[in-house]
Amino acid sequence: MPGQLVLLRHGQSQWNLENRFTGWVDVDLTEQGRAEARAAGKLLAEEGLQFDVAFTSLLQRAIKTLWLALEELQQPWVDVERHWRLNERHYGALQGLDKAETSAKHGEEQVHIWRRSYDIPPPPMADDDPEHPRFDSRYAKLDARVLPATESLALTLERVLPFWHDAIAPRLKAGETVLVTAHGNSLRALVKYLDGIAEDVITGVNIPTGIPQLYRLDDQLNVIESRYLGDADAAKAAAQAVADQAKGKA
Ligand code: DG2
Repeated sequence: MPGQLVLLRHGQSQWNLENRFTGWVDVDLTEQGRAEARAAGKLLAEEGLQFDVAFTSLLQRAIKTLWLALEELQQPWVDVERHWRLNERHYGALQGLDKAETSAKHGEEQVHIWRRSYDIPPPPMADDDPEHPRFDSRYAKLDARVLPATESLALTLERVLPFWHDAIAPRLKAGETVLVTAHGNSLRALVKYLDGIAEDVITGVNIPTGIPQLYRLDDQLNVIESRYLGDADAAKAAAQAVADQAKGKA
């Protein structure tokens, strides 16, 4: 009997609050983000979930969300593995820019393509940009060729999947209950894979901050059922708010 899987996007980050493209920039949670993480832990507790292992990225907004959720759950001992393959999609030269201002400058349609198209990456970050991951010590041991300067959702899925197959799937197949705390787009990539969502449909999928999504899977890890925990209307409204973030300023 395979275990259960929970996907959780981190709580609101400082740049979610400021409406800036974040990607691999390591911004912290806001006070609201910390509250969202604790509320997520409460929902997991109400569901009676006991986790065997948790996976997260190398970015503090996801790591701290996981800590806070596990603390609220009173399961701080759960094994945690952090991995760069769960990092947010690299947003290239857009990182740091205001989403609405970028729409005002380039048009909402272009920004929608950069945010949500399946295989069109945003313009890349310059190779000598001090923000390039190759200058960040946490990635120093990796082959520089795997480090992105921009990523589409397709490229994000390509680098998330090996970690899914090597690290996460075997734990689920062994019957364990698994928590993955990550990001809007690294989770969209996983959701596309798990739910078999078509390339032209994933463009309409938005993942709200801090609301756990529970998956029941069969032996082959096919999805039997998936749902957001808590108030379904609140999850829907929060996902719509994410979709609207790049609406041009009136
Ligand atoms: C957001 C997602 O990532 O942005 O990189 O700006 O989940 O780490 O806050 P997260 C970012 P959108 O693709 O929704 O614009």
